[in-house]
Amino acid sequence: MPYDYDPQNIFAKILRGEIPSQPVLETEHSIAFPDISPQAPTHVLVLPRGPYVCYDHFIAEASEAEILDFTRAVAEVCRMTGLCPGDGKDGYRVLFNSGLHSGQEVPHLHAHVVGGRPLGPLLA
Ligand code: IU
Repeated sequence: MPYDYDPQNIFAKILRGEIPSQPVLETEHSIAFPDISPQAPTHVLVLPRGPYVCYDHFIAEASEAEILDFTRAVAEVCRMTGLCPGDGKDGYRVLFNSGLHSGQEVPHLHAHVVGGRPLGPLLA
């Protein structure tokens, strides 16, 4: 099934600079900024700059450079939260919503990095 990317989605407008954002991380192929409606004390979104709807679309069509950059950007944001279990901290959650049943609102791939409180069961 083809992926139908909408270039008028709000994250596309942010990436084009048509809507302002306050990035916490910018790399060649990725950008991260705080979620406008945080669901936890830490809630950061990490996006590839390219026009990908969801994670499987990204892996199917992105270059290896984009995939490596994005993967590292997500990890860098995880480190920036200061919540890494490897540092003795309480941890965080990374998730991707994809499509209708997930509740995905914005059809441009983004990782949610969430933490700072007990997050409860994933499917609660
Ligand atoms: P979702 O995975 O597509 O459901 O998540 C979209 C997120 O984008 C959601 O958490 C919104 O609060 C967030 N968001 C934002 O950060 N800035 C915006 O201008 C808009 C949505 I619209």
